Amino acid sequence: MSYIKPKFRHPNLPTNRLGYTVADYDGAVSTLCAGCGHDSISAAIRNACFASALEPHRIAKISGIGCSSKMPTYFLGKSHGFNSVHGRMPSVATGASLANRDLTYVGVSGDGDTASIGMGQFIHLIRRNLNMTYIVANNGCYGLTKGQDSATADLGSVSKAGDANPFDGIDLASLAILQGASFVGRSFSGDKTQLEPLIRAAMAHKGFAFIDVVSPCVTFNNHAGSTKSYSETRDHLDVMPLDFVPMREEIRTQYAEGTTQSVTLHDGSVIHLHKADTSYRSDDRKSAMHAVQTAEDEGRILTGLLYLDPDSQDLHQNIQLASRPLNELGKDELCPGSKVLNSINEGLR
Ligand SMILES: Cc1ncc(C[n+]2csc(CCOP(=O)(O)OP(=O)(O)O)c2C)c(N)n1
Ligand code: SF4
Ligand SMILES: [Mg+2]
Repeated sequence: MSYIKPKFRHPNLPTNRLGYTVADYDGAVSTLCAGCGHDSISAAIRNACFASALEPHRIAKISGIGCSSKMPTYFLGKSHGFNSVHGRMPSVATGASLANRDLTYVGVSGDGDTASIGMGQFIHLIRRNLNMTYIVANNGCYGLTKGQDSATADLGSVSKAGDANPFDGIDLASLAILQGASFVGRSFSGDKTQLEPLIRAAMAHKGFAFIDVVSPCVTFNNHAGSTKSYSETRDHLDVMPLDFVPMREEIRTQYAEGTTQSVTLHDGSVIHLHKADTSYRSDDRKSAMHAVQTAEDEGRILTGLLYLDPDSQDLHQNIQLASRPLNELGKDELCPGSKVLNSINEGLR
Protein backbone atom coordinates (compact mmCIF):
# COMPACT_ATOMS: atom_id res chain seq x y z
CA MET A 1 0.00 0.00 0.00
CA SER A 2 1.26 3.52 -0.65
CA TYR A 3 -0.13 6.96 0.07
CA ILE A 4 0.07 10.05 -2.11
CA LYS A 5 1.57 13.14 -0.47
CA PRO A 6 -0.61 16.29 -0.38
CA LYS A 7 0.16 18.64 -3.31
CA PHE A 8 0.21 21.80 -1.16
CA ARG A 9 3.70 23.34 -1.00
CA HIS A 10 5.14 26.42 0.67
CA PRO A 11 5.30 29.11 -2.08
CA ASN A 12 8.86 30.12 -1.10
CA LEU A 13 10.52 26.71 -1.28
CA PRO A 14 14.01 27.18 -2.78
CA THR A 15 14.48 26.00 -6.36
CA ASN A 16 17.46 24.38 -8.09
CA ARG A 17 19.07 25.34 -11.42
CA LEU A 18 16.16 23.76 -13.31
CA GLY A 19 13.52 25.62 -11.31
CA TYR A 20 12.39 22.53 -9.37
CA THR A 21 11.80 22.46 -5.60
CA VAL A 22 12.88 19.51 -3.46
CA ALA A 23 9.19 18.51 -3.37
CA ASP A 24 9.40 17.78 -7.11
CA TYR A 25 11.70 14.89 -6.17
CA ASP A 26 9.35 13.45 -3.52
CA GLY A 27 7.63 10.09 -3.77
CA ALA A 28 4.66 8.60 -1.91
CA VAL A 29 4.35 8.68 1.90
CA SER A 30 6.49 5.89 3.39
CA THR A 31 4.80 2.84 4.88
CA LEU A 32 8.04 1.62 6.54
CA CYS A 33 8.28 1.49 10.37
CA ALA A 34 8.75 4.91 11.99
CA GLY A 35 12.50 5.43 12.58
CA CYS A 36 13.66 2.87 9.95
CA GLY A 37 17.06 3.88 8.57
CA HIS A 38 15.81 3.25 5.03
CA ASP A 39 13.62 6.39 5.14
CA SER A 40 16.71 8.53 5.80
CA ILE A 41 18.39 7.01 2.74
CA SER A 42 15.31 7.79 0.61
CA ALA A 43 15.50 11.41 1.81
CA ALA A 44 19.23 11.54 1.03
CA ILE A 45 18.63 10.28 -2.55
CA ARG A 46 15.85 12.83 -3.03
CA ASN A 47 18.04 15.67 -1.70
CA ALA A 48 21.03 14.55 -3.79
CA CYS A 49 18.97 14.57 -7.01
CA PHE A 50 17.55 18.01 -6.13
CA ALA A 51 20.99 19.45 -5.29
CA SER A 52 22.52 18.02 -8.48
CA ALA A 53 19.54 19.36 -10.47
CA LEU A 54 18.84 16.09 -12.26
CA GLU A 55 15.74 15.99 -14.48
CA PRO A 56 13.34 13.63 -12.64
CA HIS A 57 12.12 12.11 -15.94
CA ARG A 58 15.72 11.25 -16.90
CA ILE A 59 16.19 9.02 -13.82
CA ALA A 60 15.31 5.32 -13.52
CA LYS A 61 14.95 3.65 -10.09
CA ILE A 62 15.33 -0.10 -9.90
CA SER A 63 15.12 -2.45 -6.93
CA GLY A 64 14.70 -6.07 -5.85
CA ILE A 65 12.55 -7.29 -2.93
CA GLY A 66 12.66 -6.29 0.76
CA CYS A 67 11.78 -3.28 2.93
CA SER A 68 14.84 -1.61 1.33
CA SER A 69 13.64 -2.46 -2.15
CA LYS A 70 10.31 -0.72 -1.40
CA MET A 71 12.21 2.54 -0.93
CA PRO A 72 11.98 3.78 -4.56
CA THR A 73 8.23 4.29 -4.03
CA TYR A 74 9.10 6.93 -1.43
CA PHE A 75 11.32 9.18 -3.60
CA LEU A 76 11.34 10.50 -7.18
CA GLY A 77 7.65 9.99 -7.91
CA LYS A 78 8.08 11.50 -11.40
CA SER A 79 10.89 9.15 -12.45
CA HIS A 80 10.87 5.75 -14.13
CA GLY A 81 10.75 2.79 -11.74
CA PHE A 82 10.98 -1.00 -11.82
CA ASN A 83 10.54 -3.13 -8.69
CA SER A 84 12.03 -6.42 -9.90
CA VAL A 85 12.36 -9.94 -8.47
CA HIS A 86 14.38 -10.78 -5.30
CA GLY A 87 18.12 -10.42 -6.09
CA ARG A 88 17.53 -9.78 -9.80
CA MET A 89 17.79 -6.00 -9.95
CA PRO A 90 21.26 -6.16 -11.63
CA SER A 91 20.01 -7.94 -14.77
CA VAL A 92 17.02 -5.58 -15.12
CA ALA A 93 19.35 -2.58 -14.70
CA THR A 94 21.78 -4.00 -17.28
CA GLY A 95 19.01 -4.53 -19.84
CA ALA A 96 17.56 -1.07 -19.25
CA SER A 97 20.95 0.61 -19.53
CA LEU A 98 21.80 -1.26 -22.72
CA ALA A 99 18.52 -0.10 -24.27
CA ASN A 100 18.85 3.50 -23.08
CA ARG A 101 22.28 4.66 -21.92
CA ASP A 102 21.08 8.24 -21.46
CA LEU A 103 19.16 7.78 -18.19
CA THR A 104 20.67 8.05 -14.70
CA TYR A 105 20.21 4.64 -13.06
CA VAL A 106 19.75 4.33 -9.29
CA GLY A 107 19.53 0.82 -7.88
CA VAL A 108 18.32 0.25 -4.32
CA SER A 109 18.76 -3.10 -2.62
CA GLY A 110 19.09 -4.75 0.80
CA ASP A 111 21.79 -6.87 2.40
CA GLY A 112 19.55 -9.93 1.91
CA ASP A 113 18.69 -8.96 -1.66
CA THR A 114 22.36 -8.39 -2.57
CA ALA A 115 24.53 -10.58 -0.32
CA SER A 116 22.43 -13.78 -0.45
CA ILE A 117 20.03 -14.49 -3.32
CA GLY A 118 21.46 -11.69 -5.50
CA MET A 119 25.17 -12.29 -4.91
CA GLY A 120 25.82 -13.91 -8.31
CA GLN A 121 24.17 -11.04 -10.16
CA PHE A 122 25.86 -8.41 -8.00
CA ILE A 123 29.38 -9.72 -8.67
CA HIS A 124 28.81 -9.72 -12.43
CA LEU A 125 27.39 -6.21 -12.33
CA ILE A 126 30.64 -5.03 -10.70
CA ARG A 127 32.71 -6.90 -13.28
CA ARG A 128 30.80 -5.28 -16.15
CA ASN A 129 31.12 -1.79 -14.66
CA LEU A 130 27.56 -0.79 -15.55
CA ASN A 131 27.07 2.97 -15.33
CA MET A 132 24.76 3.13 -12.31
CA THR A 133 24.58 3.95 -8.61
CA TYR A 134 23.88 0.86 -6.48
CA ILE A 135 22.89 1.49 -2.86
CA VAL A 136 22.57 -1.29 -0.28
CA ALA A 137 20.53 -0.37 2.80
CA ASN A 138 22.40 -2.67 5.16
CA ASN A 139 20.61 -3.62 8.40
CA GLY A 140 22.20 -7.07 8.87
CA CYS A 141 18.82 -8.79 8.68
CA TYR A 142 15.85 -9.68 6.48
CA GLY A 143 13.56 -6.92 7.76
CA LEU A 144 10.61 -7.71 5.49
CA THR A 145 10.43 -11.37 6.57
CA LYS A 146 10.68 -10.56 10.30
CA GLY A 147 14.36 -10.08 11.06
CA GLN A 148 16.32 -13.29 10.33
CA ASP A 149 20.13 -12.82 10.27
CA SER A 150 21.42 -11.90 6.81
CA ALA A 151 24.84 -12.70 5.32
CA THR A 152 26.15 -9.28 6.40
CA ALA A 153 25.31 -9.88 10.09
CA ASP A 154 28.58 -9.62 12.03
CA LEU A 155 30.10 -12.57 13.87
CA GLY A 156 28.70 -12.60 17.41
CA SER A 157 25.94 -10.07 16.73
CA VAL A 158 22.96 -11.06 18.89
CA SER A 159 19.53 -11.47 17.26
CA LYS A 160 16.31 -10.21 18.84
CA ALA A 161 15.63 -13.81 19.98
CA GLY A 162 18.98 -13.75 21.85
CA ASP A 163 21.15 -15.97 19.59
CA ALA A 164 24.72 -14.94 18.71
CA ASN A 165 25.51 -15.20 14.98
CA PRO A 166 28.10 -18.00 14.51
CA PHE A 167 29.26 -16.84 11.04
CA ASP A 168 31.57 -14.10 9.77
CA GLY A 169 29.62 -11.36 7.98
CA ILE A 170 30.24 -10.50 4.33
CA ASP A 171 31.63 -6.98 4.01
CA LEU A 172 30.10 -5.80 0.74
CA ALA A 173 32.35 -2.73 0.49
CA SER A 174 35.56 -4.82 0.79
CA LEU A 175 34.14 -7.30 -1.70
CA ALA A 176 33.36 -4.53 -4.19
CA ILE A 177 36.87 -3.05 -3.90
CA LEU A 178 38.46 -6.48 -4.30
CA GLN A 179 36.26 -7.40 -7.26
CA GLY A 180 37.24 -4.27 -9.22
CA ALA A 181 34.38 -1.82 -8.62
CA SER A 182 35.29 1.63 -9.93
CA PHE A 183 33.60 3.58 -7.08
CA VAL A 184 33.04 2.25 -3.56
CA GLY A 185 31.63 4.21 -0.64
CA ARG A 186 30.26 3.43 2.78
CA SER A 187 28.04 5.54 4.98
CA PHE A 188 25.44 5.54 7.75
CA SER A 189 21.77 6.42 7.24
CA GLY A 190 22.03 8.74 10.26
CA ASP A 191 24.80 10.85 8.65
CA LYS A 192 23.16 12.86 5.88
CA THR A 193 26.06 15.34 5.85
CA GLN A 194 28.23 12.58 4.45
CA LEU A 195 25.63 10.48 2.63
CA GLU A 196 24.20 13.20 0.37
CA PRO A 197 27.49 14.32 -1.24
CA LEU A 198 28.51 10.67 -1.52
CA ILE A 199 25.34 9.89 -3.51
CA ARG A 200 25.86 12.98 -5.71
CA ALA A 201 29.43 11.86 -6.42
CA ALA A 202 28.25 8.32 -7.20
CA MET A 203 25.68 9.64 -9.66
CA ALA A 204 28.29 11.80 -11.40
CA HIS A 205 30.72 8.87 -11.66
CA LYS A 206 30.84 7.10 -15.04
CA GLY A 207 30.73 3.41 -14.15
CA PHE A 208 29.50 1.21 -11.33
CA ALA A 209 29.22 3.21 -8.10
CA PHE A 210 28.51 1.11 -5.03
CA ILE A 211 27.48 2.54 -1.64
CA ASP A 212 27.02 0.32 1.40
CA VAL A 213 24.86 2.23 3.92
CA VAL A 214 24.44 0.94 7.46
CA SER A 215 20.69 1.42 7.96
CA PRO A 216 19.33 0.13 11.28
CA CYS A 217 16.11 -1.90 11.39
CA VAL A 218 14.33 -0.43 14.43
CA THR A 219 11.86 -3.30 14.66
CA PHE A 220 14.14 -6.37 14.49
CA ASN A 221 17.81 -5.33 14.89
CA ASN A 222 18.17 -2.29 17.12
CA HIS A 223 18.56 -3.94 20.55
CA ALA A 224 21.58 -4.34 22.87
CA GLY A 225 23.98 -6.94 21.42
CA SER A 226 23.22 -6.11 17.77
CA THR A 227 26.24 -4.66 15.94
CA LYS A 228 23.96 -2.81 13.47
CA SER A 229 21.85 -0.85 15.96
CA TYR A 230 21.86 2.98 15.93
CA SER A 231 23.91 3.24 19.12
CA GLU A 232 26.53 0.57 18.20
CA THR A 233 26.99 2.07 14.74
CA ARG A 234 27.34 5.63 16.08
CA ASP A 235 29.87 4.44 18.71
CA HIS A 236 32.14 2.83 16.10
CA LEU A 237 31.91 5.21 13.16
CA ASP A 238 35.15 6.53 11.67
CA VAL A 239 33.93 9.26 9.34
CA MET A 240 35.85 10.62 6.33
CA PRO A 241 33.77 13.70 5.40
CA LEU A 242 33.59 14.79 1.77
CA ASP A 243 32.52 17.72 -0.40
CA PHE A 244 31.05 17.26 -3.84
CA VAL A 245 31.58 20.27 -6.09
CA PRO A 246 29.69 20.13 -9.43
CA MET A 247 31.50 21.33 -12.54
CA ARG A 248 29.73 24.69 -12.68
CA GLU A 249 30.57 25.80 -9.14
CA GLU A 250 33.65 27.49 -7.74
CA ILE A 251 35.92 24.96 -6.01
CA ARG A 252 36.09 25.60 -2.27
CA THR A 253 36.65 23.26 0.62
CA GLN A 254 36.27 23.72 4.35
CA TYR A 255 38.99 21.18 5.25
CA ALA A 256 42.63 21.83 6.18
CA GLU A 257 45.30 21.39 3.53
CA GLY A 258 47.34 18.18 3.71
CA THR A 259 44.50 16.02 4.92
CA THR A 260 42.37 16.55 1.83
CA GLN A 261 42.56 14.52 -1.36
CA SER A 262 40.81 15.96 -4.41
CA VAL A 263 39.60 13.80 -7.29
CA THR A 264 38.20 15.18 -10.55
CA LEU A 265 35.47 13.15 -12.26
CA HIS A 266 35.07 12.78 -16.03
CA ASP A 267 32.43 15.56 -16.16
CA GLY A 268 34.67 18.06 -14.35
CA SER A 269 33.02 17.71 -10.92
CA VAL A 270 35.44 17.52 -8.02
CA ILE A 271 35.32 15.43 -4.85
CA HIS A 272 37.28 16.64 -1.82
CA LEU A 273 37.86 13.81 0.61
CA HIS A 274 39.00 14.58 4.14
CA LYS A 275 41.06 11.83 5.79
CA ALA A 276 42.67 11.56 9.19
CA ASP A 277 45.32 9.21 7.74
CA THR A 278 47.29 11.13 5.10
CA SER A 279 49.01 7.99 3.75
CA TYR A 280 45.65 6.59 2.57
CA ARG A 281 44.87 7.21 -1.11
CA SER A 282 41.32 6.57 -2.20
CA ASP A 283 42.44 6.22 -5.84
CA ASP A 284 44.67 3.26 -4.94
CA ARG A 285 42.87 -0.07 -4.60
CA LYS A 286 45.47 -1.65 -2.26
CA SER A 287 45.55 1.41 -0.03
CA ALA A 288 41.72 1.41 0.19
CA MET A 289 41.65 -2.30 1.00
CA HIS A 290 44.30 -1.81 3.68
CA ALA A 291 42.43 1.12 5.28
CA VAL A 292 39.11 -0.76 5.37
CA GLN A 293 40.70 -3.91 6.81
CA THR A 294 42.73 -1.99 9.41
CA ALA A 295 39.60 -0.16 10.56
CA GLU A 296 37.73 -3.46 10.83
CA ASP A 297 40.55 -5.02 12.90
CA GLU A 298 40.37 -2.05 15.25
CA GLY A 299 36.56 -2.27 15.57
CA ARG A 300 35.94 0.91 13.53
CA ILE A 301 33.47 1.28 10.65
CA LEU A 302 35.34 3.38 8.07
CA THR A 303 32.86 5.53 6.12
CA GLY A 304 33.23 7.93 3.20
CA LEU A 305 34.52 7.50 -0.34
CA LEU A 306 36.67 4.38 0.08
CA TYR A 307 37.84 3.86 -3.51
CA LEU A 308 37.46 5.68 -6.84
CA ASP A 309 38.94 5.06 -10.27
CA PRO A 310 38.40 8.42 -12.03
CA ASP A 311 39.47 6.90 -15.41
CA SER A 312 36.89 4.11 -15.26
CA GLN A 313 35.61 2.76 -18.63
CA ASP A 314 31.96 1.79 -18.30
CA LEU A 315 30.21 -1.16 -20.00
CA HIS A 316 29.11 0.89 -23.02
CA GLN A 317 32.65 2.12 -23.71
CA ASN A 318 34.12 -1.30 -23.05
CA ILE A 319 31.96 -3.13 -25.59
CA GLN A 320 31.89 -0.13 -27.96
CA LEU A 321 28.14 0.27 -28.14
CA ALA A 322 26.60 2.99 -30.33
CA SER A 323 26.82 6.37 -28.63
CA ARG A 324 23.11 6.98 -29.34
CA PRO A 325 20.71 5.01 -27.11
CA LEU A 326 19.62 1.78 -28.85
CA ASN A 327 15.95 2.62 -28.24
CA GLU A 328 16.35 5.70 -30.47
CA LEU A 329 17.85 3.88 -33.45
CA GLY A 330 15.63 3.13 -36.44
CA LYS A 331 15.20 -0.17 -38.31
CA ASP A 332 17.82 0.75 -40.93
CA GLU A 333 20.45 1.38 -38.25
CA LEU A 334 19.60 -1.72 -36.24
CA CYS A 335 19.38 -4.16 -39.19
CA PRO A 336 22.73 -4.63 -40.98
CA GLY A 337 21.06 -6.00 -44.16
CA SER A 338 21.33 -9.36 -45.92
CA LYS A 339 24.79 -8.69 -47.40
CA VAL A 340 26.38 -8.18 -43.97
CA LEU A 341 24.43 -11.14 -42.59
CA ASN A 342 25.70 -13.37 -45.43
CA SER A 343 29.29 -12.35 -44.79
CA ILE A 344 28.89 -13.11 -41.05
CA ASN A 345 27.47 -16.53 -41.95
CA GLU A 346 30.35 -17.13 -44.39
CA GLY A 347 32.82 -16.35 -41.62
CA LEU A 348 31.25 -19.06 -39.47
CA ARG A 349 31.40 -21.88 -42.05
C1 LIG B 1 12.65 -15.76 -4.52
C2 LIG B 1 12.30 -15.24 -3.16
N1 LIG B 1 12.83 -15.84 -2.06
C3 LIG B 1 12.55 -15.35 -0.83
C4 LIG B 1 11.70 -14.29 -0.67
C5 LIG B 1 11.35 -13.82 0.72
N2 LIG B 1 11.99 -12.56 1.04
C6 LIG B 1 11.37 -11.39 0.84
S1 LIG B 1 12.29 -10.08 1.28
C7 LIG B 1 13.55 -11.09 1.80
C8 LIG B 1 14.83 -10.57 2.41
C9 LIG B 1 14.86 -9.10 2.52
O1 LIG B 1 16.03 -8.71 3.19
P1 LIG B 1 16.84 -7.45 2.71
O2 LIG B 1 17.14 -7.51 1.27
O3 LIG B 1 18.01 -7.31 3.62
O4 LIG B 1 15.81 -6.25 2.89
P2 LIG B 1 15.28 -5.55 4.23
O5 LIG B 1 13.86 -6.01 4.34
O6 LIG B 1 16.11 -5.99 5.38
O7 LIG B 1 15.41 -4.10 3.94
C10 LIG B 1 13.24 -12.44 1.60
C11 LIG B 1 14.13 -13.56 1.94
C12 LIG B 1 11.16 -13.70 -1.86
N3 LIG B 1 10.37 -12.61 -1.80
N4 LIG B 1 11.50 -14.18 -3.07
S1 SF4 C 1 10.95 -4.14 9.52
FE1 SF4 C 1 12.92 -3.12 9.83
S2 SF4 C 1 13.73 -2.75 7.75
FE2 SF4 C 1 11.53 -3.18 7.57
S3 SF4 C 1 10.53 -1.15 7.60
FE3 SF4 C 1 10.53 -1.94 9.71
S4 SF4 C 1 12.40 -1.07 10.62
FE4 SF4 C 1 12.62 -0.90 8.40
MG1 LIG D 1 18.22 -6.17 5.30
